[in-house]
Amino acid sequence: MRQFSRELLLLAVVAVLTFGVACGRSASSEAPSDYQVTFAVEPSPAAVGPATVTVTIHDQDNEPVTGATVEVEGNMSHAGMKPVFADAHDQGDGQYVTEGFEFTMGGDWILTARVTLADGTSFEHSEDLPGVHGDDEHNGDHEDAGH
Ligand SMILES: [Cu+2]
Repeated sequence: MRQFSRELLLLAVVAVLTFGVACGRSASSEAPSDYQVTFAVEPSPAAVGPATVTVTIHDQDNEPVTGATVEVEGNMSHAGMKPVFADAHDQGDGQYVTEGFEFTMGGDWILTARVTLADGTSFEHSEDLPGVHGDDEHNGDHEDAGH
C-alpha cells in the first residue's frame, strides 16, 4: 500500500511537469523588437461581414519590409469559434492586404499576422480588436449565437 501510493505521487508529479512544459511551448512568438507590425481594418469601425485587413511591417530602421509572406488569422476572444484565415498580398511599401477575410460574428476579436520574411525568418504578431459590430453579438450565450 505504501509502495503503491508513492508510485501514484510520482505519476502525479510527472503529469504536472509534462503539462507545464506543454503550456510553455504553446506560447506564441511575438514579433521580434526589430520589426513593427500594425493592423488596419476596413470597414472602420469593424463590423460583421467581409473585411479587409492591412498588415504593415517596418524594420528596425523604420523601412517598409517587402517580399514577405503574410497570413492573417482572426479568432474571437472566447473558445469554440472557428478561426478565420486569409492570405495577405504584398502591395509594396510594407503593406500586405487580405483577400477574403470575413468577421463571422460580432464581439471581441484577436487578429494574428503570421509573417515569413524573404530570408525565411518567421514570427507572428497579435492584436486585440474589441467590439466588432453585429446584430448577432453574443454575451456568453454561445449556443444561441448561430454557429
Ligand atoms: Cu463567437
